[in-house]
Amino acid sequence: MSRLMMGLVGMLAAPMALASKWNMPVGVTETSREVYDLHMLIFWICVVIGVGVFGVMFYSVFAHRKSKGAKPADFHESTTVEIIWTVIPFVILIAMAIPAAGTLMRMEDVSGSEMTVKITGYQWLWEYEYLDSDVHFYSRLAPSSDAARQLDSGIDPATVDNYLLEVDNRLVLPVDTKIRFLLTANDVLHAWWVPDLALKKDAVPGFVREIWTKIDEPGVYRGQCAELCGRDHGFMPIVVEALPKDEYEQWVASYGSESMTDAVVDAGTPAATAPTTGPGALYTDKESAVDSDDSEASAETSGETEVAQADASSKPAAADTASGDISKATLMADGEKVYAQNCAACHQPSGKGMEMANFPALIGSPIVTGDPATQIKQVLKGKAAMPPFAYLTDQQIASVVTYTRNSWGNDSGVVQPAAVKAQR
Ligand code: HEC
Ligand SMILES: [Cu+2]
Repeated sequence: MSRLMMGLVGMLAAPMALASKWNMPVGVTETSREVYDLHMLIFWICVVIGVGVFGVMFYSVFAHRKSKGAKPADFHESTTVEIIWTVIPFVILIAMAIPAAGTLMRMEDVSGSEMTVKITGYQWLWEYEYLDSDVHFYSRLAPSSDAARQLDSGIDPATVDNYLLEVDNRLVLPVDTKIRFLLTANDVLHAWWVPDLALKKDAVPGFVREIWTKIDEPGVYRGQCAELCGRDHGFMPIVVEALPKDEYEQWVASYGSESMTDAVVDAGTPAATAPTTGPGALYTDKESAVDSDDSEASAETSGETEVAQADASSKPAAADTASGDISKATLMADGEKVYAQNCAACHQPSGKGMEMANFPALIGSPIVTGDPATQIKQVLKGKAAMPPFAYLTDQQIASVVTYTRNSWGNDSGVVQPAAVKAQR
């Protein structure tokens, strides 16, 4: 029997000793290495117990089988045996809990953090706010993956680099810096998970939770929203780009000057150096909507962004720079996309709603055909089971409201972004 055990252990040891693609990653932080070591320690404890218990069991069944004339013993209640099989597992559990508790406590200890990033989960994107600087952007599935994932897109996902694991704006972070994350969500549960950093925590609406990391090596580390229940959690990946400190400082400096003021983005620049948070992006910065006090200037800016960006298809068309008003055709075209992404799950692409689930039809709805202010308020603030959509930009809300007011036989006029802005 001992030869059998040796054989089994030997067979497993060689491949498992390496961090193979079947195993969890060793990662690039002290915590991730600790977590990996704990995982391996406990894995081997389980292997030894498993082999021991099943070994004895199979050996007993085989060696003392009835056909060999074995006679079952008929003893009852052995206090000694019961004490042994209580004490041994207890000791094993304590032996596993001691190192695990130490690691858990270190994972919870955010003291001495040098910077803080607030992470907010939305359906279906992440928002990153660097609380020590002006950097603030949304990060969502890269257009290349998004296009390929559409039904009948005709694009083979195998041809898309990092399919479903690429974003438009990466979370750029410095190495060798203790970074605290404040984690929350704005609608439903999400879960921020980056295996190489050994970070995984639920983002819970109404709660702010803390996690931290200190990355040792520059590089790109990919993760995903690990929340299970919900339509599109699988389509809101996370990409962390760790830069050497000086490059990170440069990135922060260039972020302020390029994207916040000019919003001119070179289409060829990798996401890390070009945070595309200009008004051209589909999910734009809240601030850029709020900031646009002189709408003339911001309309011009978004016009430039539009020209500069490669992927115009997934973004709303630019404002009409001459008047500040956006044409009905543009609003309708953008609105259709915003509706498909945000509203159709409940109100259905047909606008007929879902009677069974109490999602009202928008066709002929008194709210859709009535005073636009009521409808804008409902989209901004939500109502009962309908979530608030205030994180959409003025233009996106104006587009989707215009779209619902002029589709499926509705004919109730155009709403401009200014009207939405006025109601914020
Ligand atoms: C999670 C499901 C859900 C989503 C997503 C959703 N809605 Fe709703 N919507 C509802 C529910 C539920 C109501 C009824 C609220 C009430 O009056 O109690 C409603 C009501 C409405 C109404 C009023 C209809 C009426 O006659 O009462 C409008 C207009 C509307 N939604 C527009 C939108 C738009 C535009 C979007 C996308 C930006 C959207 N909704 C996304 C669930 C949803
Ligand atoms: Cu999610």
